[in-house]
Amino acid sequence: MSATEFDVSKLTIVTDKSKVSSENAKDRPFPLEWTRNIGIAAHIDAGKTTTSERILYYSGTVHKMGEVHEGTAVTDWMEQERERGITITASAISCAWLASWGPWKGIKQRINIIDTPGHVDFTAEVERSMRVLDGAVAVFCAVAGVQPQSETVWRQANKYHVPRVAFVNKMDRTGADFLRAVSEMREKLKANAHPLYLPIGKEDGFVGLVDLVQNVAYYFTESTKEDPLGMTPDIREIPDDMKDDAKKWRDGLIEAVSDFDDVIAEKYLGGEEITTEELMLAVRKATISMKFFGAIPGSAFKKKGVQRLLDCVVNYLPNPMEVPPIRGVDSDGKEIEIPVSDNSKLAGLAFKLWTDPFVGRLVFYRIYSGKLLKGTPVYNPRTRRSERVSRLVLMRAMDREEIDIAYAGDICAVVGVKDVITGDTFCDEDLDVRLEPPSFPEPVISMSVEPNSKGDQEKMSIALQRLVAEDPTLKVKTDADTGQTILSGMGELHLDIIVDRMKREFKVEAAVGKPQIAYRETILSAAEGEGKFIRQSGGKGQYGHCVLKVEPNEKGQGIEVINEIVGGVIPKEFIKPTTDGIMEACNNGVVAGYPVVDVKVRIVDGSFHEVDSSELAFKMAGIFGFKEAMKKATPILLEPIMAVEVTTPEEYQGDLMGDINRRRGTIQGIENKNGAAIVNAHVPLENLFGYVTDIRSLSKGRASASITPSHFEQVPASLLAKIVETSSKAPARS
Ligand SMILES: Nc1nc2c(ncn2[C@@H]2O[C@H](COP(=O)(O)OP(=O)(O)OP(=O)(O)O)[C@@H](O)[C@H]2O)c(=O)[nH]1
Ligand SMILES: [Mg+2]
Repeated sequence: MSATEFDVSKLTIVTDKSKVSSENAKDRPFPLEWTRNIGIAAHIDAGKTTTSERILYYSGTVHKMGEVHEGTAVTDWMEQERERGITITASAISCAWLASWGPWKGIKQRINIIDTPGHVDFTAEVERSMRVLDGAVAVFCAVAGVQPQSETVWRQANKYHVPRVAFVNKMDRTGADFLRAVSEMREKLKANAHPLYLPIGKEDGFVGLVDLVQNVAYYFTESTKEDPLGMTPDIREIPDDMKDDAKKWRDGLIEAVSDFDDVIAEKYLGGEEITTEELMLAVRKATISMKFFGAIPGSAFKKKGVQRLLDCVVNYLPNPMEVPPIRGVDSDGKEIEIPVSDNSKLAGLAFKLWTDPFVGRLVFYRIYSGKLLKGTPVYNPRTRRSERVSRLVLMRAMDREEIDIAYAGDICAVVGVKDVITGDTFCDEDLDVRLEPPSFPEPVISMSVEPNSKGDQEKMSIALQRLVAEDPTLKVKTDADTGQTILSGMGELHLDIIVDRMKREFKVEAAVGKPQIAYRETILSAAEGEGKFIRQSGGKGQYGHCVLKVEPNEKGQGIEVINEIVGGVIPKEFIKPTTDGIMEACNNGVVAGYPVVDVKVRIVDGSFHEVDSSELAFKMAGIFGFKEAMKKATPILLEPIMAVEVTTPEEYQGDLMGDINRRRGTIQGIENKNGAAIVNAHVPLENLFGYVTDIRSLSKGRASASITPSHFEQVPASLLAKIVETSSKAPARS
């Protein structure tokens, strides 16, 4: 077991409030043991928001069910979400659930849920949510199976070690196939997936679920007047024609989890009967160890299976103490472990910022340890300052509930802290720990925005400042040559929504340019460069001088500047300005003026002048030194490559593949399923504008595509000249 895993032998089940752990403060409404923080994540349109909506209804949190397509879902509360019927921003809701069976039957459990967007342009929302959640429900479409974006969110959940259960939704649709979806999870996600329930019937005839753990059948019931929430399930014996299947899959389940539990392993080998309690506990252990993923069929839209999904959340997903050790580093870079406890010092992560028209800046905050009281200060180790929390709220989608205190394991929002960016830690001043922030992908697309009037110019810069603070995948830059404001983001939809929000929330009128590719630059070899900024003719002069060595850095590691100056040839106070100069030079690379990534820079030598040296002179030396070194280090241009998955009737397969080739794409794989071909390819983003429309006309409207960012690749030499020529950002050519 690696140290990044939770030791499942420590799992305990507490069913008596007087026996909850000493980590709990006495006055908390729900003990840590009875709390679950989960995310709902999946491919676009899989039914995450509909599932969340049903959860709110069945848990008695709302009394009328909303629908995404009617613009009435609670978690899709932004105007843009309601108009477009898609989720854009992750939103938090909270409910309580009484499991219908299992050790916690009859004990209310607090479930905090974050509904995330499926569209790839908003992947940052999934990233930050996964970072702070303890468990997740991965939703799949029973017809489409594992779609490309479900693979991406699955990887995101793996990265942050988030155990999950799979909800195979849309079982009511024609062509639904639960077991096929489970086997796709095994093939495409390499997940050890097993059914926890089997569907009884499908499509219109989907009437119930066989529970493989309890060995019983649940039949769906309509809500009645006496029992509007369907809390009394209709439980019967497994239908005769499914008994064999149920036995086969239950045996498979037992075998799958026997590795995680000695009792089961022994009984299984000895051919002994295994009880519901034993099997439930083993499934819980297996799930929390992340080596097993249970699947549940259902139909959120038709209100089928959601209550059983909630039972699974309670029975199988971890509480906030059952997660891998939470670690951070102190100001000396030493690793420290944070106990999950109300009674320890405060430590938590600010994972999302949001500007609310009524309360101003809200900071979404996950507390790992300690308690946070309204009116008290929190310390931010990045700024080394404390700020007072003026208000504390629990978020309920767009509504807020004012609270006086939040506990370890809670997800709340803090008002009053001004100097904060996504990923900051707030802690007690004497703890001084920085927790690992979520990481975000690089923008792939850019466009210019031009305010309509001078008044709009001012409003626009305020708006963009706020939006950039909220959204780590949005970057804003002023083009040095044209003076234009350039927005970079994750896709056309992303930037579209940003411009729309500027209009509606900040009343900014602006014209937008055509989307452009957000190229990057990097180097392929190591080289040395010297930067001198020396002006010494009369009066006080300028003197800055440095020697830099550059080399390629690991992918994704960004720019790393290392100070290797010995003997004070550059005095300490001029190292920072030199570094600032290097960082500034990285904004505009030497190939075509695009941002530079993944370069390691060492400051190795230099000199100074007692009188003439200044911060400015060293900053300039840093800029010149870096540019010179980069020019010699085989600089290249990188372009974003997208993973494209096209689903098409087989008759168009040939045409579509030819089209992909013409777009400089490379085919990665072809799969044929029920008369449809699924073509996977890597295609440069440059050649994908308008792609979805093009393939529709190519296939008489029958092909569809899903496009997700994959990686950056070197631009072929044959195209380089053209890009450099048309780049307004290209360095001056002499
Ligand atoms: N037939 C059927 N349709 C469903 C089901 N669940 C959701 N839908 C429909 O599928 C569409 C998308 O549902 P959403 O709940 O918005 O999906 P989502 O995963 O939240 O989508 P994004 O947040 O935009 O990624 C809506 O029109 C739903 O009514 C289901 O179980 N069966
Ligand atoms: Mg949604």
